[in-house]
Amino acid sequence: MQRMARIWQREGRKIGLVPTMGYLHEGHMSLVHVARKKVGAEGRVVVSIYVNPLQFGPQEDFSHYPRDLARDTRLCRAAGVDVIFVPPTADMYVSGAEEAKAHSTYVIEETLARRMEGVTRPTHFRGVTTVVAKLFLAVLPEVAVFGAKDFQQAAILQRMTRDLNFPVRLVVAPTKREPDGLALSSRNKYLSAEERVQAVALWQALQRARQTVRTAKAPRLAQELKAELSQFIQIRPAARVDYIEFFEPDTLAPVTEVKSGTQMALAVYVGKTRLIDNGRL
Ligand code: PAJ
Repeated sequence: MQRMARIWQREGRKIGLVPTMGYLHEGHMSLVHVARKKVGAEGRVVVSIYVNPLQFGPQEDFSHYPRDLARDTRLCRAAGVDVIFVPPTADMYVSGAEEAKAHSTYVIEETLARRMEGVTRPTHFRGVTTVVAKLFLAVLPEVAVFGAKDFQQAAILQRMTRDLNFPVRLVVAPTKREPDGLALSSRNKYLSAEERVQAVALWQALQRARQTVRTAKAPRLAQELKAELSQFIQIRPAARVDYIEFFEPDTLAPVTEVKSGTQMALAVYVGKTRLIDNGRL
């Protein structure tokens, strides 16, 4: 991959990278279109597909995570992707009986990664930053495109890129949704028909918070609004709120008063499936 990237660079082509874990949907493909716009017709768009074991906790869904490389390949080809980069785990993380020779270097963002997703998934972002750093070094992109669906992830990767001086411009593209508002996600596949109906609660909670902010005469207390929205979500029998947070979009700093421009993020278990969403109020 690196050798190919260097050739492209010598030819004066811009390289755009869209990192994914596959099982692609319209959300992923919208990132591909953004990448193409950024690098131009002469540029090269690379989609990486790698279900990164390092970002899954021991109790999480790594082994069940949906995979369909044949379908992903068709979608990428139709979208004009130049290369699909599918590294085998043996190339990404050297392992083996000899511990002394196994992979032992990680990239850790130590501030933003502790909050929200980081509370429930303490080793998740270490896995994300490590793998994305490795993907940057393999693909040598000028531009990398990420989805606002994973708002905290995008913020952490921005910080990593700045802190480690990666010569990469990060672009964050808007969240694609189903007609009823549910954010597209590979994990939606896990939902039963009944759970699928209840999963729209995340979007409805966001809309409800927006409505509240629009109509409130004074800023609302975050604690109060959290409690109210939790209740609203958990009326649905399959739904259990993991967190609802209100924060500054630029710094991820929590706010005590919710007003126009505040960012809201939430994680909700619907049955056994953990879904996340976020939006600007
Ligand atoms: P994955 O969940 O496959 O998502 C790949 C990219 O697609 C991420 O940038 C994500 O934010 C974006 N995305 C997912 N759903 C979206 C939607 N509905 N609308 C717009 N964009 C969406 O996120 C990961 O993989 C991994 O953590 C990765 C960054 C690849 C590192 O392993």
